[in-house]
Amino acid sequence: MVTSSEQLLTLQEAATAVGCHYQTLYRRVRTGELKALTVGGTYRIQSRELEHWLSERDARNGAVPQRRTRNWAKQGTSLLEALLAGDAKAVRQQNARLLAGGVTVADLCDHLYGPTLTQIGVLWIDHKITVAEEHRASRIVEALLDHTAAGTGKPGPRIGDVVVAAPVGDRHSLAPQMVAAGLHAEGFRVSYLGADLPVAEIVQMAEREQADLVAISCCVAERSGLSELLAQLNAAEFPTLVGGTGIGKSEALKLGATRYGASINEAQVLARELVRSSAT
Ligand code: B12
Repeated sequence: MVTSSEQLLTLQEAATAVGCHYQTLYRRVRTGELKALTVGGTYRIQSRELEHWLSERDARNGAVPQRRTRNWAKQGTSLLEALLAGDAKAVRQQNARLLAGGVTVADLCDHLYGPTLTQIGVLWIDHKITVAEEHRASRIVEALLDHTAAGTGKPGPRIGDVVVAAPVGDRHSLAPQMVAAGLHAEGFRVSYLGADLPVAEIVQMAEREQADLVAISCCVAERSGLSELLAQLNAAEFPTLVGGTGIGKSEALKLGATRYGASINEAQVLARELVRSSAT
């Protein structure tokens, strides 16, 4: 039985993450040394089982177990190169390797995907890459976030229901998608609506899902959509969490946001707090 819905890796992904041949892991699975699940007739390895096997192997070899500090700048350079080359496979392999090494979805978003995509966007703004190259890179990360969200999430009862969106006038979808992936990984049931959505649609969805919280991303200076959304959500008494590079804390709170967060790690902590306080 799957007791944790962590990332499930194929043998090939796990071998790439560990840096060994596929057959090596296959043999370890066959001898029972490495625990695997069978999904649709193929082996899948939970990232924590892979970590466990790696630390046992290191202990047997006399290696000192280490919690690696990530070199995010180096990871970012590899990601940027792969994204600009349109190499979705390399991006997926890097993602699998980092997740298998115990990196969280929130850290991936805050330290790797967010900054690298902003870099890509800036290259586009500076006319150093085409809009097609920017869109291809964004699409690769969108698909990756979907895949990552499908493979993560905490076991046990869900913490709460959250609707995530960016309001009309803001076409930046990557940031709200990262919020959605981070909250999903934290154990929320997430209705992710994308960007540039009419206010009424977001409010309606919050009502239909009886959301405990609405998380809103804002990447632009335009305020009409956001202020109308906050007004309507406040009138309907939904707690709100606002964040994103387009707005600061004091302005968000002045517009009526319940809380403001600047990262996906903060989104996770604040969303938990908001759901807990609205339940009491
Ligand atoms: C990529 C990009 C685009 C892409 C978006 C692709 C996509 N699918 O999302 C495309 C090409 C579509 C685009 C379009 C436009 N863009 Co643009 N874009 C950017 C860029 C370069 C990066 C934004 C991004 O996705 N970063 C990656 C995300 C994940 O990182 P992040 O935003 O920092 O988010 C992190 C935190 O803020 C936090 N967070 C984010 N949201 C939330 C929410 C909550 C609740 C919490 C807790 C935390 C949180 O967590 C994230 C991870 O750490 C920014 C520059 C910048 N510095 O932001 C401009 C920028 C946002 N764009 C801008 C503009 C002007 C435009 C356009 C008008 C350009 C044009 N001439 O067509 C259009 C349309 C804008 C519109 N109406 O929405 C301006 C906005 C200026 C303004 N003040 O309004 C910026 C700032 C660039 C600039 N300096 O001029 N853009």
